[in-house]
Amino acid sequence: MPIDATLPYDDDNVFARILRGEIPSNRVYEDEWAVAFHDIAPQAPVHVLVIPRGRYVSWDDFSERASVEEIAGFVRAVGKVARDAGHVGPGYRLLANTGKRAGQEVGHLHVHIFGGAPLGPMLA
Ligand code: DGP
Repeated sequence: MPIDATLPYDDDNVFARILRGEIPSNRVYEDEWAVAFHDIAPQAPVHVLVIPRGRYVSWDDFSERASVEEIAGFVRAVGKVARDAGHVGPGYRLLANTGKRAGQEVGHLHVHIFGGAPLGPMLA
């Protein structure tokens, strides 16, 4: 069920639990700002999610409230994962579903990285 990203952050969302180590995940990268792990239901040969360590519901929330340092750290982490950790290949696609109308299902900002094959037209 897509979430309403205008609602306050819920500390029990699944990615908060993954960050705390309460739910297992297949991590490919982590640093001070971000954690990356394989999506449980991959939609491409490589499908990795990158999440910030901070408590942000969505891209909207993050881009408005996060410090410049957090934003820079997170963006660098996404780039690093796409280049190095996920074996994504020379081309990849980034996606951040934001809010109910975009089908966001987990209320902790996550950027999808798709790769590992030619991707063709945009995913629906
Ligand atoms: P979105 O629709 O953008 O909110 O995408 C949520 C993604 O999160 C979806 O592709 C499936 C993935 N996902 C949901 N629960 C889990 C989980 O427990 N572990 C992992 N690794 N991925 C999950």
